[in-house]
Amino acid sequence: RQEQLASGAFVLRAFALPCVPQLLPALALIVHASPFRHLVTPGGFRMSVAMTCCGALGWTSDRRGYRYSAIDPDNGRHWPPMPPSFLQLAQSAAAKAGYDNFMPEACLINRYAPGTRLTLHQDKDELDYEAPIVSVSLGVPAMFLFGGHERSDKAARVPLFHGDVVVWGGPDRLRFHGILPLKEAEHPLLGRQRINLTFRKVA
Ligand code: MD5
Ligand code: FE
Repeated sequence: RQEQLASGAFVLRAFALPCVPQLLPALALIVHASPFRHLVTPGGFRMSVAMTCCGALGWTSDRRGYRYSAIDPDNGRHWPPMPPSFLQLAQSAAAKAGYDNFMPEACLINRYAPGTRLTLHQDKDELDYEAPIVSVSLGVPAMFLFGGHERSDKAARVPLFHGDVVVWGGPDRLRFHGILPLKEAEHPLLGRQRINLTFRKVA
């Protein structure tokens, strides 16, 4: 089941489900080495989403700005490597949406508790906007906001469920997007949370 949201944006419903038994133990090892944390924005606000990363580069934020770094600033060590199961899933989803040879070096891992939201923003900290972004939803459902190229453009609402994968590329790579406050719910495998894996080619 594939839904096209726009010319370069595809929802692959339940695409990640067969991978979940590999993804969850790999995720537990990552979170053990580089635990979830609430980053602070350059403006001084604590993000309600908790984040960690794996791969050669990880996304972080502090009072000095947003950036990609090879080092986890919380422990001074490299981010955990990207597990083969993560990379295979991201590459097969990208290929299914028509983006061959996707080589992400960063996977941002977002954790949403009930009430957590992500306000409208663009992903603009990468040098390469040619590559798509691949996003994997796990756990409790969320309502995704798919906006336009201006912050004020009306955003479409797209529900995302456990196992859904979205590929954003081409003209849709730089759209404004966000997540509405997470509703209270319980998922049989993940409990009262949503986890999102976001794969990006940075440089
Ligand atoms: C999430 N995360 O559900 C989303 C999935 C983030 C973030 O937005 O920055 O961590 S990625 C959604 C996305 C990425 C790139 C482009 C577009 C959407 N888009 O053009 O709509 O936690
Ligand atoms: Fe984003």
